[in-house]
Amino acid sequence: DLAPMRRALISVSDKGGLLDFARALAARGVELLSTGGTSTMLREAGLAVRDVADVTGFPEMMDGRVKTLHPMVHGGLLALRDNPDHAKAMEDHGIAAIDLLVVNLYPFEATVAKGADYATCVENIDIGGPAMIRAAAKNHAYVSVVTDAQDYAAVVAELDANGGQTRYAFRQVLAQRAYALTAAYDAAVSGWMAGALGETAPRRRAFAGTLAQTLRYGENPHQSAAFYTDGSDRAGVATAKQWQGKELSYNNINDTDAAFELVAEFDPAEGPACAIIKHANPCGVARGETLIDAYRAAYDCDRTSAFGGIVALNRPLDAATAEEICQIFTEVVIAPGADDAAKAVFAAKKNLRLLTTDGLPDPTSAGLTFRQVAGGFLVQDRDNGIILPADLKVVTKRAPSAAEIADLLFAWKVAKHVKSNAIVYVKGGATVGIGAGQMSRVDSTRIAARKSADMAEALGLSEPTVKGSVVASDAFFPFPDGLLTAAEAGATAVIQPGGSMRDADVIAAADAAGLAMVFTGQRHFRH
Ligand code: 93A
Repeated sequence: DLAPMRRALISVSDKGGLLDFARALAARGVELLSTGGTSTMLREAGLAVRDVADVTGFPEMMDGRVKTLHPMVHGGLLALRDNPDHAKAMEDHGIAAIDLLVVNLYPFEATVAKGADYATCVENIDIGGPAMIRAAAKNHAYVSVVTDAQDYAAVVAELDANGGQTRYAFRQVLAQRAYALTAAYDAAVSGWMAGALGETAPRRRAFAGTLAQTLRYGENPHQSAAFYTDGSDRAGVATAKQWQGKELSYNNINDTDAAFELVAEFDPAEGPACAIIKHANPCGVARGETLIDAYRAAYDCDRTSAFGGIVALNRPLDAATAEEICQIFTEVVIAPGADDAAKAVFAAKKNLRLLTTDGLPDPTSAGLTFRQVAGGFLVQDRDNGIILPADLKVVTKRAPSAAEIADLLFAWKVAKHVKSNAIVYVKGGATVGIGAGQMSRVDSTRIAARKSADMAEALGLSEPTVKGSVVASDAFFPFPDGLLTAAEAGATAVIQPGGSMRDADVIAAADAAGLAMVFTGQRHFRH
């Protein structure tokens, strides 16, 4: 069970934390072997190091492509110490056992992220490192493999707790982490190559992630859960800084993501915007002259549902808006920044989580989304479709007014983020009724109108806010009934993809009701 640690091979690209670790190993009598840059660094720090080139009898060659790929290294990592044949092979060839491997890899993903050219990316595919990591991990019966500077201290503690040896269970954990690293590394390489080839559906796909957080539970308390990051630097919940409040839950992360991706549809240069999310659906989205105006208008869409919601803003949070948000219970606020005064306002609200990011995610950027089904994954491009005014096709006798067009485009952006069947009523740059997730489009249309009427009553308004609004539908109206329901509720203009077999009937019904209608030619299902 216990394995001694006499020799270590250290070969790392990221040299952070290494010196202290190497010193601790040397102080415990561990002999150090190392490769070019790593050994130079250790030697300069005054440590006794042997070069791998000295052990293999071969110089590092071909720009470092071949430095550790040698039987003197791999034999030392892979030999079964208790196997007489292996022991004889070691003796015959003068191979010394390597008990600890410390490797982190050429920074392939960081090189890609920097926008390096193809050849530079290829050169940053580490071959010798993963080969050694996999060898050492396979031989975890004897060998410890450390692939993460976060584990340096644990190795030293392990040695000290076990008289300079390591336990099998400890080595096993390190081996599991090691294989996850090499798997993720090759997944990144293969994913990058698929991108370079322009392939969305390569014959094989590899998925990998890094644990960011073990969650208290999943969607429900009896489900265990964890949050993994994929290494992308997209602004959002995975890369945000949390300033206060307890840890985010599974549902919080899901909802915060939905909120931020939605609010990012609204260019901050065109004015402040706010989205309030409940159960991954918006219950209010608005633009405003100021951030606080946007928040208030979003809140007024559905005050009941906004309680305990997630608020996303497209501009840095200010103190006035923070004060206003504090008027009701809110779970999470996410924004591309927050000033000190705003942070001070929230500091008094211990349960409120404030997340800030560096900017907004680009709604038009490419990317993939995944969904798990029994026996597999569904993979698709993220829905980065954008409709510009020039894309709209007016299909009714009446063309929408400029104000209606602005609201139609606003409603369309929101509808993209509402679970289908999605119906979104908008007036003056604010949602006034949202119908989500119904199996029938007519029901979504009715529910949105009824919620709007309820809200108008609660606000003491003389007529439903949906009167004089415009309406967006994420997919075509298959029959005139849904459209007529919206018209009866008071909508004056409609935006929808078009493309139904009965488009002619739907257009005739719109004309008869005096509606203006535009087709986008693009659908935004979100199931
Ligand atoms: O070019 S490699 O694929 N060929 C090798 O034989 C090899 N051995 C170790 N890259 C190789 N390494 C990598 O070199 C390690 O994984 C580590 O990331 C890096 C350390 O190089 P240096 O010690 O010269 O800074």
